[in-house]
Amino acid sequence: MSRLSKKVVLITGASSGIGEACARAFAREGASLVIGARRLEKLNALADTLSAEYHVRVLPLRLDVTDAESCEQFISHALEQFRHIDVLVNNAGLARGRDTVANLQESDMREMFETNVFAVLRLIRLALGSMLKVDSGHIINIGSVAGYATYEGGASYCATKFGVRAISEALRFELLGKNIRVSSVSPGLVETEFSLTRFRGDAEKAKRVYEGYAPLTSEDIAECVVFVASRPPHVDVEEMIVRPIHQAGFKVHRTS
Ligand code: NDP
Ligand code: 8X3
Repeated sequence: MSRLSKKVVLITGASSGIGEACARAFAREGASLVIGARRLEKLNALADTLSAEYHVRVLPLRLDVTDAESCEQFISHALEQFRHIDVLVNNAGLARGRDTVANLQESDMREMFETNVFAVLRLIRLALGSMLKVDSGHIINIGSVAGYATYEGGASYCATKFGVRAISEALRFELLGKNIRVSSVSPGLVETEFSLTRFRGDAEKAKRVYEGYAPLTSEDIAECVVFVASRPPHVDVEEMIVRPIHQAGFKVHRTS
């Protein structure tokens, strides 16, 4: 039987990309899921599919991670239904634009920090309340290679992902001696709606990011997240950095 069978797994940003693939991958392992995002219709459809296919409990909840009350409700509904949280996957995140610092828009900076940093801190704080009570749990943050190095036009987004790495590192110290694990999975280029969001719906520009090489898929990252979550309780995969074979740093080798 899978180590994840009947474990209660919360996933933010499960309406597309990596979060959606994580939901599928955890459901395949028999986990019970609480999935959140703003597009509730997508979550409802995913929940129906997963519960029919894998016979697992899936609770879809509308969640705006930038809204403190919405985060509180997400965690409290999860606890009402399942009583505890085994795994929190902090996946919801975005980039807005690739503007240089000289051209940064205030609203873009704010949205990225609200979504990628403040929300991660808030959700961890909320989930830790219940994890500390039972001295058990696992927080998995989706970082990025943008949390290790920077590029022109990436100052804001990279700063948020450096921030996610700092949060994970500090938490490991704070939780030392507890049975609560903290892990980061940090991908390189993954073909999802990420670039469409970054380039404000410009589909051509978004498509070009993934042309001429094989980018990672959401499923590749979901496999890593499930691997991390399914180690024995005394094993904490602290950091996993995953790039497409033809990406080094932010440089991509394209054959067309
Ligand atoms: P997608 O755009 O496909 O998915 C992003 C998810 O985040 C969506 O489900 C979206 O749901 C959710 N989200 C965004 N804002 C909010 C919000 N305010 N409240 C709740 N949910 C929100 O991109 P990815 O799957 O690629 O991104 C997932 C994570 O992976 C992000 O943290 C990203 O930074 C990271 N990452 C992505 C890489 C890539 O190349 N794609 C590489 C490295 C890291 P909705 O809009 O319905 O709310
Ligand atoms: C997303 C990867 O290279 O677009 O985190 O910053 S990148």
